[in-house]
Amino acid sequence: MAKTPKFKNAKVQAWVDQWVKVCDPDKVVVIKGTKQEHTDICEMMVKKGQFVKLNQKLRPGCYLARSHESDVARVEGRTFICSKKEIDAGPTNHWKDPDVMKKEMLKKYKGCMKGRTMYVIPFAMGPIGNPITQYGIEVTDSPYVVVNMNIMTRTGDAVMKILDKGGAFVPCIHSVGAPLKKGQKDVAWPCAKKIDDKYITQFPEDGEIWSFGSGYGGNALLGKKCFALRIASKLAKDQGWMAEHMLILTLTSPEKKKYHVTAAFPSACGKTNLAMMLPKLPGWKLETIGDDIAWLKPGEDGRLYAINPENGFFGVAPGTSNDSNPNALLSCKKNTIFTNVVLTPNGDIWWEDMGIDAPEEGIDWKGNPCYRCVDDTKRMGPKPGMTKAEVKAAGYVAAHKNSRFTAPAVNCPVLDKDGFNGKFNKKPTGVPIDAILFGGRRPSTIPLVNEAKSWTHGVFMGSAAGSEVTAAVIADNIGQVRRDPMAMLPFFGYNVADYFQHWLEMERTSANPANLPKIYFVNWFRKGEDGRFMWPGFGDNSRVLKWICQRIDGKVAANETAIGNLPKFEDIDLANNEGKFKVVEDDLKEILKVDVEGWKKEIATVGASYDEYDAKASKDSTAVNKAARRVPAALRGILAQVTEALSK
Ligand code: OXD
Ligand code: MN
Repeated sequence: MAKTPKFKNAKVQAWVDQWVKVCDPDKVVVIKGTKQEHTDICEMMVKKGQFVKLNQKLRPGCYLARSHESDVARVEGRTFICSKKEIDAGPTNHWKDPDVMKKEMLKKYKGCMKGRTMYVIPFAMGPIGNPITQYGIEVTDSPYVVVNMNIMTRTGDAVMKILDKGGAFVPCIHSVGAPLKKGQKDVAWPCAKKIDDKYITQFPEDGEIWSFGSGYGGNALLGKKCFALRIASKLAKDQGWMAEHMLILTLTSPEKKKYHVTAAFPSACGKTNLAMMLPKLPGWKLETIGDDIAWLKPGEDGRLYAINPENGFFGVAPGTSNDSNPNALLSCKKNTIFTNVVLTPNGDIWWEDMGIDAPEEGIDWKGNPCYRCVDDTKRMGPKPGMTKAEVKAAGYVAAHKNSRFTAPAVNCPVLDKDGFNGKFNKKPTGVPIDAILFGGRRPSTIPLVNEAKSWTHGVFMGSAAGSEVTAAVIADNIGQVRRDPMAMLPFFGYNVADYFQHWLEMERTSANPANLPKIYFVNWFRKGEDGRFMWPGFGDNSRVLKWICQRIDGKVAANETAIGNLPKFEDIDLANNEGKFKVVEDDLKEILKVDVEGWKKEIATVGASYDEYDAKASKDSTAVNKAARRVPAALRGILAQVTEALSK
């Protein structure tokens, strides 16, 4: 058996000892978190054919990985919340009894690291030493996970020092589930090929994360979705704070007043784009604190203070361009890992809708040759001489739709360094949040921006969030609207209805509810009947953010409607309405209106989603068992109020 390293923290020792015994790796390496160690692991992977080293002049410190075709996204169907009682996992999660699940998974883990190295990664979610930060230990047999965790979290000795002093941590175990026989050559992307052999399992009551069989993204980088959202949301409920699927940004007005905003949008709905946006409005400055996850804690003044627990961006590559997000492109100029994008002949990368010409030929995400289309320089096909239409008909993409860049946050040219380091006015409090935005891709009905009339109304808005399904999850219903309350559907660590209640509790228990952030619902994705977007999005979204800041400051009145407070057309600043994308005034007027008939249908489906949560809670799929109702009455109250107001 491999020699187990010695740790000062007895719990770390026990966690590692346990898994060395079960998984039987060839050796065990504790990650120190140095630059040299990171480079050495990347270079080892290049030698083994698991990484391609990119042109170091064009992309210093950058590498490309290609995953197995069965391992390209989160696997929601194989993600489990194993609380003791099924009802505590709630109707939106897959559940299994924790003892049964542990038994089942232990069989999988038995000998699963034979022929491999076990890495022990001490990591921090948040700036090391910040009072909001939490710590973890991920044991993994994937060097890909190690180098991605190095970017996405703060890893190594600095964390271990805190654990050495007895610091608490979330224990995580991960294996790709592909042991090697003696002398067996490794493959480029080891993983369990069958979907049923993959497990992404959270034990919220033990605070443990067990992952098996996948090496991709949130399935394997356990600090991200598993810890910072699923486990942390349960911790947050128990301790009176919030773990949310939200970007955090800092906005500075021409008068130099700073505002901090969080926004919860479902996966692949533009959180990274908004987090790094270049405001089109003159004089406004936007800086990034985080693009995916926010932890918010109430302060003594009743404000919510936020940190970004992550250290990097795990961004969706296709669609990231100089038009949509130049700062994201700049963020992946160096020290970045690309997964499942196209390799160009000069050792660079390319993806669909990158906004630049495709190379004449390249290597696609599956490792096969690909060629520029004859009639479109911005598309590639699997054979030479193909047209864009032929490629589309073949359903081919050269970069996978969920291909990613893993880029260090410090690369971002507009990073708010203080906020990112958890500081506000030099104090490690996190930043005070002025506004919370919810949103999603909603082609119809939902207006450009809608202000909640109260905290409870805002919670209602969040509970009603939904979006078109995107490629960030494996799903066969791409394009349809799915309800995604607070953009947390795949990430709740407990019962969705209790989560709504927890949001309501944040007001009830607040030291000063008047200081809670104002809540808004935004929709950048309205389409006309002809299918065109009615709002340009991207930098033009600064017009909406300005209106929100003005509302916070009480500077503008709003149209008070049945569904919430909407801007008056003249209060959306249209300065600098120039360039490739422009606001069309008639479209703007349209998306500031209440579509009463559309909203009646919308509200009915929100009510149906509540009924479904309650029906599932009572284990009765045909009728709502009133006794088992778990969705808070206050939210049903808002539902009734909006329904009534719409019928007037
Ligand atoms: C992500 C996601 O990768 O939400 O951030 O799926
Ligand atoms: Mn996300």
